[in-house]
Amino acid sequence: MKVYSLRFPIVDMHTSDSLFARALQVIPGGVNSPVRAFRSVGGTPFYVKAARGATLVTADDRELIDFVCTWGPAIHGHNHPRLKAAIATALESGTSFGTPNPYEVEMAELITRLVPSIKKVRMTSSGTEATMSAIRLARGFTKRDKIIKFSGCYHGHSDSLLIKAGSGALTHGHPDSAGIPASFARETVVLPFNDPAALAAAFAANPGQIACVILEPHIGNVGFILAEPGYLAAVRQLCTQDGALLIFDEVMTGFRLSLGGVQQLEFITPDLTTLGKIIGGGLPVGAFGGRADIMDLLAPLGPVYQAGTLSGNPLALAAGIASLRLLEELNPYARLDALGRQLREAVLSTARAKGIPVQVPQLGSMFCVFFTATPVRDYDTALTSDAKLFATFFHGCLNRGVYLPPSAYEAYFLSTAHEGPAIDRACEVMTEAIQAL
Ligand code: KE4
Repeated sequence: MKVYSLRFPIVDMHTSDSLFARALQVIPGGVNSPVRAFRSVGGTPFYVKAARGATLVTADDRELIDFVCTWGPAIHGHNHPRLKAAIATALESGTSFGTPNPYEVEMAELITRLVPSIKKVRMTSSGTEATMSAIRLARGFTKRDKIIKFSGCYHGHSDSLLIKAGSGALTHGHPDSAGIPASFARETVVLPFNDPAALAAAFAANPGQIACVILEPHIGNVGFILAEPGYLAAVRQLCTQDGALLIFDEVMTGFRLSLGGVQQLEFITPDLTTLGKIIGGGLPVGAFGGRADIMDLLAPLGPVYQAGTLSGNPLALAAGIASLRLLEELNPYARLDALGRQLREAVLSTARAKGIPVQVPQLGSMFCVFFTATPVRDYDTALTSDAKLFATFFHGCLNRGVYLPPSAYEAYFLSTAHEGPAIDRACEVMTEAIQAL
């Protein structure tokens, strides 16, 4: 069954190659976000004209099983009827008002109920804005300038955080982007993940100077790397001892690994949390929130300024509210974990039989394949993964109808729409692609 019916296409439908050739003339690298460019895996990106469930339909009329899920938001699969209906209803009333709207109240009450550490929350239009704002708020609250982040963690592309970053920055070999003043970079201390001693030493070397520690509690931007047992608790304790704020960047993991995020699974209470992706149901969104005594420093109440034309946009929040309500109704996390385990076992058993060393970290609906014999626990061990072998694996899967993230340094995502034929076919394809290496 065709998954789309483009009755009134708003753009001419051409082939991916012709669209990309045109794009290269007017968009840097032909893409609006670097990781989409296929630069690290080779080849040219395909264009998608429609998506439904676990399936993407390309401009060349190929149907692909999608493990990018628009980089996380599509936890219910693409174009879920409940989200579509919510957007359509909101659209009847307009697209943006520039005033408070009822969806903002509903979303804030949902988030503060589902994530107990968040007593107050502010919406933004991207994860980058959320983390950038949370850093500024932490600096305003503590009156300290330095921050600590971890190699490989990606928190969006704001200057203070685009240092030793993962995701597209690492994919394209610019973990430290050009254009960031040395004076900014000096305020960002970068440490290895899963290393409590390194964090303790950094606090000892900068006593009372660290405004905050920001981390992805499980990293989804240098492949998928889990925090080791006890690590997050150690980070929490060290922050508390020094008076630095702890920021959990759950833009990716929030509502994906559990309804309350990693902080619910690990019983950790951060001071601030950043969110995005799933809470927008595929529309532009971000959010940051946490302790009320910290959040109340934000304008218009306090001296820390933060703003946004489309913050709290009714369409984005209608989609996000529908997505969160559906997660509450379905509570699909055990089902998603079963899908992840099924894929993990298929890859591990095939690679083992073929004598190819792989690591396949997986938790719930997030996983990845590292081509290395080294257990991956941080940025340096992730880099032992054979990126060239990944590129061959990537194209082996793509040629067989499965789309993985086009980078050795990204997490793969599952949705409830992958249940049934899609997951079985994906296991076959990944098995065949590994056997062909
Ligand atoms: P955005 O500004 O892209 O909405 O969010 C930035 C961000 C912040 N924090 C975490 C943990 C994130 O994963 C992200 C963005 N994730 C990447 C995927 N690895 C976005 C994909 C892209 O850059 O095109």
